[in-house]
Amino acid sequence: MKNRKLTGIHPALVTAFDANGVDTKATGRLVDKLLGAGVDGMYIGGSTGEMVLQSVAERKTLLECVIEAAAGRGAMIAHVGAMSTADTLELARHAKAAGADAVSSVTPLYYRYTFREVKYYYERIAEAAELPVIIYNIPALTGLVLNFGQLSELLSIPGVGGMKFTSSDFFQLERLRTAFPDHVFYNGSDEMLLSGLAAGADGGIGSTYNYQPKTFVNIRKAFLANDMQSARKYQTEANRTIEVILRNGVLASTKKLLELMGMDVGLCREPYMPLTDEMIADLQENVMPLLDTDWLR
Ligand code: MN9
Repeated sequence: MKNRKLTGIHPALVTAFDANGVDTKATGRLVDKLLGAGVDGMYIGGSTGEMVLQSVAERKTLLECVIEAAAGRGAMIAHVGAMSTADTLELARHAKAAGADAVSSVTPLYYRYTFREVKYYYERIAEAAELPVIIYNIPALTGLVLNFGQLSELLSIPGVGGMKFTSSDFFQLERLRTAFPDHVFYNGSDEMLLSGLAAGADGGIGSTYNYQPKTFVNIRKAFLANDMQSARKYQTEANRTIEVILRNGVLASTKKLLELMGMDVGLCREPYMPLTDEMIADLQENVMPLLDTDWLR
């Protein structure tokens, strides 16, 4: 039976930083507002959460502060992928102890591991976490392209409950969805959420949900109500902003937009760089007028 709690719209939460590390206050405030805006849960410490730029201790602090701020609202999916599998397993055990609902990980990073090793990696996470494991398939960033047979093998590992699918191969998504009706599938590319839903995704996980949560909640609502005209209108609304942030850098722009909206979450960590004045002006002129800020009040 599909875990209903895990379906729906989940911001790939940004991590707020200040001079001392994770800014737990600002992160908590954002979590509270996003849940108030109607999202179904949080994806914590993933690519958007700058996981590879944090220590293991910081990642634990982050997860704890998010779960505390959520106070029982929504599903908490902890991304636990790290360079070292020992760190991943430590984070997976911690996620369970901290009260997460599921864990997730990108395919193992940097080396060209064999598929046998990739599979072993997820078996180890499933064993350690004792929570549903969400495979995070993002070939454009990891460089690892898996075919239908390989993704099916990963989804068949005991304890694996679903997949975050960040690719535009919607044929592959539909084939997986149909082959694994009880697993949870998330669309990963915000600019194509509606296409992912049409291919059978149960929801989405995305960076740009951080600054326009209601637009994505509305896309899914309209889709579920068979109101395609509205669903397309909301997707277009989202894409007008995404087009601008793609040319300025998705993570730094997402954080800057939150700051411009009155929710300062600090900068991205190095080697990310602060936006230039020209880039900020582009966001001010071409994104800010399109955004609803009521949910932040
Ligand atoms: O998986 C995100 N992908 C990355 C989720 O972080 C690489 C997306 O939410 C994109 O940031 C978004 C903008 O391209 O679709």
